[in-house]
Amino acid sequence: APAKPKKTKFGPLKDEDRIFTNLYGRHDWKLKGAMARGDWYKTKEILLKGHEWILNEVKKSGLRGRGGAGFPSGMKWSFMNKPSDGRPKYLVVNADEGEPGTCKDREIMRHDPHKLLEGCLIAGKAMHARACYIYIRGEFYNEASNLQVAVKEAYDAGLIGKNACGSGYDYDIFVFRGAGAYICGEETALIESLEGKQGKPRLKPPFPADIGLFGCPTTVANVETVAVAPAICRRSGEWFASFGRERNSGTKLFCISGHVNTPVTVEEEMSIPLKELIERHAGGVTGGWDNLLGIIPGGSSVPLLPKSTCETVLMDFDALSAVQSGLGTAAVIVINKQADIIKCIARLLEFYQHESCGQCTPCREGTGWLNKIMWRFVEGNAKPEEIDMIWELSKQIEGHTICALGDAAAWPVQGLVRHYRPAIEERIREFQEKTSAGNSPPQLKRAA
Ligand code: L3W
Ligand code: SF4
Repeated sequence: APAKPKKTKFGPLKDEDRIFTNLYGRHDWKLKGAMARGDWYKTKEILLKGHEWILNEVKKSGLRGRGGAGFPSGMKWSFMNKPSDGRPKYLVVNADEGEPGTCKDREIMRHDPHKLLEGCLIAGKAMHARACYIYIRGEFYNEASNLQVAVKEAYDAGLIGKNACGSGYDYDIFVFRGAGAYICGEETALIESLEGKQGKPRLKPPFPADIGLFGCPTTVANVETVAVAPAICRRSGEWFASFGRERNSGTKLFCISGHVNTPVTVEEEMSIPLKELIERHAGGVTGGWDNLLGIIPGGSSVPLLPKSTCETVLMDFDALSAVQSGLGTAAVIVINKQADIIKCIARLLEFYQHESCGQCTPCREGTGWLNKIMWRFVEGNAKPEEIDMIWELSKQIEGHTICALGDAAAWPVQGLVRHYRPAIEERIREFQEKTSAGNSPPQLKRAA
């Protein structure tokens, strides 16, 4: 059933309701500064309330995973709540933020690493985890360095390690740097990589909650998801659920980039209208709202929206899936009328082909094929019937691969064909006119 709006106005978020109080690095990110802002406050009391209590608060909060899939966190964490069979349990934090347009987890780790570490401890307690591995994108050198400093500070202060916070709970946190593969952001590829193998996704089931890191029960969760857990426990699940709409609750980090006047990462109330988000926080579209062509609302893996939809759509999981797109990582990529929309999508296909791990045929062959056709569309050097063909091809990839990278490559193409078919047809017509008039077509410059 569609989510029922419980209110009609969303945002602006008041300062006292912000979870990420050092998002812009204006304050000290180290332990002293973090404690002054309220992190690590009475963490021992939270731990002593026990795993069931923490799980209940997270369930009441309605928190859904912030890495792209939006799976209910309370339910996911409770998959670890099975009787022990002797295997240790692990929490793995997915800090391999590689989704084009996405730069929210980076800001947390750069400016607020203790918020993440406290979240790792509380989430770990909820899952009976013995240890936590933070798998951080290799390119995030400074963030990994800040995290490592914060981990040392937390050990030295007795906040983690043996008898964490004096609660009797033993819990270690390790920082592991990836090596620059987008696919390692997929949870099972990430696990393979952590185990020292090539980052190639595993078939699911079994889900990591049954067989994960080193064959042990594991939960892989996004940085932002884990980092909001302390605020939920301290301020209550109901408090978090009071923001946004039913099934789409909480505050949320949005990354706004592309053709806007002031690109920004900002914390706002979930379900805020897309237009309001851009105008209030990113200085509006370059050249004004009327100059808008379309928006990718949730990182490159979700279909783009035409301007007409952007006027009214709300920024949450259900509202965006109702318009055949998705909240994804909440990375809003704004495209104005000066951009070549066909070339934008072709560039994304270049990316997906490059990042495919190659182990399943529809993705390995399909991303290359989509990419080739897309670059011919950019030039106009194609037949009109190939528009239906690329649609069909994308449908053959979608849902037929081991991991979601195949879908992620198919959806931008589908968004383009669904909303911008006339632009492709026009490009083909122009090319045909040029070549039939004996003029040589312009040489196409492919992305590097
Ligand atoms: C146990 C079951 N666990 C599901 C768990 C599962 C996973 C979570 C969600 O893809 C999306 C993708 C990208 N028993 C379970 C179960 N689980 N059923 O729940 O699972 P799933 O398969 O819905 O999603 P996923 O494989 O985690 C993630 C999209 O996110 N994305 C971008 C990603 C990029 C980043 C980044 O750069 N930070 O996250 C954007 O849209 O395409 O659709 O944990 O194990 N029965
Ligand atoms: Fe690898 Fe692509 Fe298959 Fe995912 S869908 S496992 S990236 S080949």
